[in-house]
This record gives sequence, C-alpha cells and structure tokens, in this order.
Amino acid sequence: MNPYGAAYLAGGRTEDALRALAGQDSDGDGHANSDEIADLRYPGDPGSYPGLSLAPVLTFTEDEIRALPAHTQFGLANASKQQFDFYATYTGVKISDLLAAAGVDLSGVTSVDVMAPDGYARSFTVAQITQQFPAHRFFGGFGVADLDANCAFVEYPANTYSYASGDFIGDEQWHLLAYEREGQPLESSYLDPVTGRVIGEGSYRNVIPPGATDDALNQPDRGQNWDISGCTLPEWNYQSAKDTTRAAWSKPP
Ligand SMILES: [Ca+2]
Ligand SMILES: [Ca+2]
Repeated sequence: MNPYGAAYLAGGRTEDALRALAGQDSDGDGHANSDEIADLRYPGDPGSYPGLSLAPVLTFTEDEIRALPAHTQFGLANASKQQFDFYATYTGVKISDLLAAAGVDLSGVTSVDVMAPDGYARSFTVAQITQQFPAHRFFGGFGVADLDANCAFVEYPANTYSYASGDFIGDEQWHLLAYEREGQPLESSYLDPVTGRVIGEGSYRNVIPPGATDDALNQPDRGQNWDISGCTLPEWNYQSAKDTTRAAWSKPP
C-alpha cells in the first residue's frame, strides 16, 4: 500500500479522513495531496507530481471496442477474494489489438499497466499482452458435488460438463478486454454506498488466461482470503494449504 493509502486507512477510510489528508504531503514529494489530486497526479507516488507532462489520453467508446476483431475463449478464471474460481467463456478484444488500434508503439515499452475503478491495478510484460498464452487443461473435481459447499472452490457451469478432467481446452488463450460472458454483455458495476465497494463484473473485465506450461499453475486454487474453517473433509488439509503455495492444492493420493 502506498503512503497515501496507508494514511487514508489509518484515518478510518472516511470522507473526514480524506479532508484531514488534503493539506498533507503523504508521499513526501513536496506537493500537498489535494494539489496532486487536482492536477491528476498520484498523492501516493513521489514519482508523480504537478508540473510533469501528462501522457496522452485516448478514449474508446463501446461501439469502437466492439468494432475491433472479437475473440472468444473458454477457460479458468482465478478469483482471489471470493470462495469460487470458475470456468467461463468470455468474448472481447485482445489487448494487443486494442493497443494497435490506438496506434501505441510497444517498442521499448517495459510494462503495460491495467487499472480499474475498483482499485485493481496490475503490470504486465509486453509478451503477456502480445503473445498467445499456452493452452491449459480443464480440471474437474473441485465443485460442490465433489467437495460439499464448505470445501468446494470451483463453480462449474453447465457448459463445462462435456469436459473431462485433464482435457486440453481447445480455444486460443489471449489477454482480453472482455465485454461478454457466455454471450451476454457483462453487467455494469456500481458503487455500493454502504460498503464503499465497487460491486459487479463489468462493463469490461480484464481476462488473464492461466498462462503457464506448468499444469500445477493452471489448476484452480482456493482464494487466499476466504475463510475455510467450515471445511472438515479429512483428506484435504485446507488450513495448511491456505498458507502455502497454490501447488499445494493437488489432492493427496
Ligand atoms: Ca505529495
Ligand atoms: Ca505524488
């Protein structure tokens, strides 16, 4: 967490906390937080401050995004903050196609950063944007029917029933800006005024394929922030696995 976020957290994450921080210089770059925000700079990043030249902003409308070549892929979506990973079919535009349409020259670029209004932010290498991901396998046996409601950690929609565990998933896997799931537009997100959280999946989702030639890395894994105390299946050591790597999620022999 950056120093501005830490100060906001310490202040109680309220509007009063924001006001109290306005005149402070949380990141120590010599500029008050309110001045940085007013000039579209990051109050938690000393490398960003008023006076720097701004990067150009290009805006795509939904119609423009949908006019680009569409790609559809079925695959595993790993969720880290909820109980269930899931398999789904997403349709969208390859991020590489989007950048090409925007005329972005990727030569010499060191990372492509994705940010979303809910606070999601992640950096990707150019290869993770421009190259097809390795094929991955379907993994069954992690659903409610197999492990019961407390222990399950994968949702299997009906269109996964034709897959056997271990099957290679045929679709090309690409890094997508998705706008449809199972052929339906993603529902628009909204700000929940009670929790202050952004709820929902859409209107767009950054879909990152599992993306490894190592099958262990392509397996679903239990969300690390999910309370698993209700799971009592003896053959699964959930509590210890929770504290180790995702590779520990293989069922014991
Ligand atoms: Ca500052
Ligand atoms: Ca700053």
